[in-house]
Amino acid sequence: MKKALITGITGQDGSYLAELLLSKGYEVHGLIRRASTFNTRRIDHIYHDPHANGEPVHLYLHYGDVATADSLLDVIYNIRPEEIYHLAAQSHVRVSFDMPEYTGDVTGLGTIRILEAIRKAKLETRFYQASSSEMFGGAKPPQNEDTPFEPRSPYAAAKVYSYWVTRNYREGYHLFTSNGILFNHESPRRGETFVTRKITRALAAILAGTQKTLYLGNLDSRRDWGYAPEYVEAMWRILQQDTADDYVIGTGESHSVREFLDEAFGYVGLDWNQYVKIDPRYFRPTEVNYLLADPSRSQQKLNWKPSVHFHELVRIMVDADLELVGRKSPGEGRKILEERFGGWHRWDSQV
Ligand code: NDP
Ligand code: GDR
Repeated sequence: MKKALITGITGQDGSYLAELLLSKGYEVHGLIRRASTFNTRRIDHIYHDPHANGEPVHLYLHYGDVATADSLLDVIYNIRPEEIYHLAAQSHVRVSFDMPEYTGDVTGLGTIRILEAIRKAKLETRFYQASSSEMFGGAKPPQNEDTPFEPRSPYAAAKVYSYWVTRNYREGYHLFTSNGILFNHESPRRGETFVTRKITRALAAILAGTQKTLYLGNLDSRRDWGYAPEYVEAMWRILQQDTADDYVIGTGESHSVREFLDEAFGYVGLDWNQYVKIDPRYFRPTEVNYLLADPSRSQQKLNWKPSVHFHELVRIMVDADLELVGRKSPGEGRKILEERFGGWHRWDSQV
């Protein structure tokens, strides 16, 4: 049985990746942070208490924090995973302007702490770094693996650092270390303060009568939005290649926040102009205006292509948030997933 370690397993991507690897027969280990409240809601449905009789245990959780090296070496040395997916990060761009030093420490230095632990443990493992389209920042679209980085936030700068140390350990120590440069990907499990989920949750609350106004920032920025479960499949494929490399993962389609509002509110027959107000606190000191992936290399080399596009993604997220507040959904999103994925990705682990 192959063993994989996921940092950031409690996040959106970590939870989908854990499901994927378990379905492929992996023994999955996850690094979790100690918190005063439970932070495992996205993975509770796949976790079995080793003390309980019955279900075989294939998912193990370990306390650790990428802000310090102390537990990382122990965890990595003791588990000796064949694959490490490093997803842990302070992942919110706006928050990185409020907490720049912390973001540099966790999102940047966290990566070198893991790489050093791998090197010191003399471990032959495959390492995946969760790099981001934010690294392209101000670069002209479309962006691909050859596009120079122009980071426009402390978050993006920290990710650029992580990208380069990942390459450096590949070149310097001949480790199998790869970057997946992923464009935005969303789902019903998306964190509630990212713009897509903020919109779909607010829409559901408006229809449920518990919210009247949705406060947003810049509506003109454009993003290449895909569906998260398909992106974790790309992560896995990146580590199954013969050699380590770096790949851009995205849909090749870009839309503005305004278009997201049109699509989401239009889906349930509402006009967003009646509910949305602009609050300057959501503006960023420097904005990334236009991200659009050129994913031709990953399509060719990884044979990876997303099937869920913008229009469908919005329907999936709106249906999910409506059901969460107990409202009947139009159901197009649910139907898309049932038909395309032969089942319904679980919504009961949303946070
Ligand atoms: P989330 O914010 O949903 O999850 C982040 C995860 O990192 C959580 O499990 C969180 O734990 C964990 N974490 C945060 N700080 C620490 C720390 N100091 N030590 C250990 N764990 C920590 O992010 P996503 O799932 O959306 O993204 C996964 C990764 O991919 C991130 O690195 C992100 O920057 C990157 N990325 C994401 C994209 C996207 O569109 N989603 C696109 C490109 C890159 P806790 O639950 O305790 O907070
Ligand atoms: P992003 O995602 O910054 O692209 O980073 P986010 O959803 O936060 O912002 C997308 C765009 O929407 C604009 N926006 C708002 N954003 C938020 N969060 N809240 C608002 O109220 C709001 N109003 C307008 C933003 O200005 C921005 O232009 C995400 C994260 O998952 C990163 O970790 C990841 O690396 C990148 O995607 C790819």
